[in-house]
Amino acid sequence: MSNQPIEWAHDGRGLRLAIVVSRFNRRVTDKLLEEAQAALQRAGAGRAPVFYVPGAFELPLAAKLLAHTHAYHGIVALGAVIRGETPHFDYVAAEAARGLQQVMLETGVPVSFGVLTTENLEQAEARVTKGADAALTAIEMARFSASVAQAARS
Ligand code: INI
Repeated sequence: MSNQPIEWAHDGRGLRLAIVVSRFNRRVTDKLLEEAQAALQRAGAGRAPVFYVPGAFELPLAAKLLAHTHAYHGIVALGAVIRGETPHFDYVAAEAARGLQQVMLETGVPVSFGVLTTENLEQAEARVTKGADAALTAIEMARFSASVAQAARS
């Protein structure tokens, strides 16, 4: 735990967050997950439950099912789509992005986009800290959502 004060927008205390992560390119997604969990811990949110799906293409449905439980203030979606390994890179990457955005807009539950889209494995491995960024984004948007609800009540 760092001794740095937690900035309000990134204060995870009291928030329930879930992580959905793809197993495809697991060497990378395991590291994204580690980074995300560590960031949540530092932010005071504690460990989030982790739900695995086969690939990035499946992330939107998993996020939607989790959002519909109303059990979570936010969802962190993690994956790695690597062009070198697939001719359908563009479809998988675009559908993951579009689908996750759609879930967020349709359900009102913040879903952060922690899906790496890179040319090769090396680039992906260099960007695993994006897992932490995605965790902090989910916290910030969950806080934003709570503050809008509070403003509407006052
Ligand atoms: N899924 C990924 O998460 N990353 C990839 O790089 C990838 N490639 O290379 O194809 C990938 N494909 C699987 C896809 O997400 C689905 O699981 C699959 O098409 C079955 O629906």
